[in-house]
Amino acid sequence: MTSKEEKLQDFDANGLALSGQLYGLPFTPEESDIVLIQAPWEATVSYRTGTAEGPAAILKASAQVDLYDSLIPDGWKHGFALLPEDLGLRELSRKARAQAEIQLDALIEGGFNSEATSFVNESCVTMINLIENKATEWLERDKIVGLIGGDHSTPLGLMKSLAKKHSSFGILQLDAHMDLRKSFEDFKYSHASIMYNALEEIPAIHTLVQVGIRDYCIEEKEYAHLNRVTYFLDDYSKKKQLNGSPWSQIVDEIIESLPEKVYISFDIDGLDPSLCPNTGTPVPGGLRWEEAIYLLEQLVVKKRKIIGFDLNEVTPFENNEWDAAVGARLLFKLCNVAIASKEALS
Ligand SMILES: [Mn+2]
Repeated sequence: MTSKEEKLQDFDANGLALSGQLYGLPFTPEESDIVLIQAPWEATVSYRTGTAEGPAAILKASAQVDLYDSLIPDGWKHGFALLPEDLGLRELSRKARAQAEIQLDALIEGGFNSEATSFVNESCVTMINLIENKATEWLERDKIVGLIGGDHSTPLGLMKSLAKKHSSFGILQLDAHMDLRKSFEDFKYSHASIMYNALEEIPAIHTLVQVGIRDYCIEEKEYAHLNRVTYFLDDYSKKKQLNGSPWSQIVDEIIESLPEKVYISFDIDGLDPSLCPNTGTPVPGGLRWEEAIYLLEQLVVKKRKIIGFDLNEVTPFENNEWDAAVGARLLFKLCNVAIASKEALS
C-alpha cells in the first residue's frame, strides 16, 4: 500500500486527471480531509427531474477542473474524496418519485392520495436518516463532510449530524427560494421545505442567512420574520448595486449576520440561470459567478469557520455538460474555502 505522502510525490498535478476519481485526485476518503456524500435523490422535485444525476455528472465534469485555486493553491493536497454511491438510495428515490407523481396527478384533479403521500414521506425519512448516519460516521473521524444532491431536501441529515458535534452554528443559504414552506404538495420533506424543517428540528441552528432570494410566498416571508432568519432579497442587492453600492458592502452585511461557525447550503439556482440552465426550478436574476465566489472567499477572510456544506439541484441535461461543469467548479471552491477556513483558524 502506498501512503498518502508517496501518492503526493507520484502525483502529477498538471497531468491528465485519473478517471473515476473526483478531480482526478489519488486519495481515499480515509486519506482526505474532505469527504463528500452523494445523494442521488429527487423524490419531491416539483418541475423538472434529473437532479438525481447531479453527483455522477459532477464527478465526470470534475476531471476538467484545474487543481490550482487562487485562494489556497495547495488546497487539493488535503484530499477531497467522493464516497461511493448508495445504490439503494437511488432506487428508493426512483420508487418515491413514482409515488410522488401519483399524488401530483391527484392534486391536479383536486384530490389527495394518502397511500402515495405516506410512501413519499416515509421514504424521505429513510433518506434523511441514512445520510445522517453516513455523515456521523465520517464526522467522528474528524473529516469535513459535504453533500452533493440531489434535490434540496437531501442535506437535512447532514445538518442534524453536525448539530450533534456543534452546539450552535449558522447556515448560509444561497438559493433563489426561501424553502420555508411547512410542506409542499403534501410532502413534509420537500425540497421547498428544507429550511423550515431544519429550523424546526435543529435548535442548534443559531441563525439562517439567505442570499439570492427572488421567488417566495407571503407565508414564507412571515415565517422568516418570526423565526431565526435573515434574508437578503436579490431585489435588495441588485437595487443597491444599481445605485452604486459595491457588492463587497452587501457581502459585509451578509457575513456580519452570521455567527463564527457556518454551514453553507448552496442551491445552484441561487446563481444566474445562465450558469444552471437545466436546474429544476430556474428563476431569472441571481448571483453572478464572481459575486458568489467573492462571498464564499470572504467567509475565510472574515474568520468564519466552515463546518460543512452541500451543493444541490445541479441537473445535467442530455449531452449538455455546462450545468455539471459549473457545479464541479463550485464544489471545488466550496472544498477549498472549507480547507482555507480551517487553516486560517488553526
Ligand atoms: Mn432550494
